[in-house]
Amino acid sequence: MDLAAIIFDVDGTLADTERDGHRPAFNAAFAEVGLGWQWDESLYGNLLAVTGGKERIRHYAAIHDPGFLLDPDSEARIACLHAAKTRHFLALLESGDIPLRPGVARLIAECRDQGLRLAIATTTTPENVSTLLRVNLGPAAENWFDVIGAGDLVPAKKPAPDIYHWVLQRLALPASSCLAIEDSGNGLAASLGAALPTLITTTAYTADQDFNGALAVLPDLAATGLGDLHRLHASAYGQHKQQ
Ligand code: XBP
Ligand code: MG
Repeated sequence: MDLAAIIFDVDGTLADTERDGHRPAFNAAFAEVGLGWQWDESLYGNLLAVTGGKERIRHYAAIHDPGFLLDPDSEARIACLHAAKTRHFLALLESGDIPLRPGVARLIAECRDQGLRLAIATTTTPENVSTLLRVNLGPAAENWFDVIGAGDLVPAKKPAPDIYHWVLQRLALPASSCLAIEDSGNGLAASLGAALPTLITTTAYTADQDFNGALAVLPDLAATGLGDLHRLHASAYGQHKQQ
């Protein structure tokens, strides 16, 4: 089966967004409403076990501030907090302080040059994806991706495979002709759950996670070219490919 499309995760894969992007944005949202919550780097690393910003707030409250969830308006408050967090995160993106990870822009260009289709499967809010792409790759970049699956589009977030099934359906491709690139154990569980051969690029938050079943685990894409992706993909099906 030839490789026809690359499906990129966003947070931790296209850009290292969690520690210096999403986390301070959450804290800014909490401070804005006078909520005495503060997520330091270590605590946030633990909270990343739960994907989805709203889900992460709810998870934190359940453990550290159960009274918050007893409020009949707690769901509305979580939605407001998350909207404020997204506003702060978008401002950080617009500032240019969150670049793409090493090798990402070059690999995207190589894929486009060689006619490989591109897609995105992420848990994060759609506006975060379009802003990250526009700020780092220009206003046309979003159109380079045939399918962008993000946020609350699907009932279950990673590690459930739903978002990958959603993307594959719209690509109208079998998983066997695609390769996913992820950064976390939750992401790998989701992509493998959709039978996608998967390459991992770790971050400081995910380097110690279990990546059993991945084709390869790399520190980033700085030394990875399209030929490497073809070889990795072929290796998933016991083939050897010289590109
Ligand atoms: C990782 C996530 C996201 C972000 C926060 O996404 O779990 O929820 O941490 O983004 P990915 P939102 O699948 O790209 O690794 O607050 O917008 O949910
Ligand atoms: Mg990720």
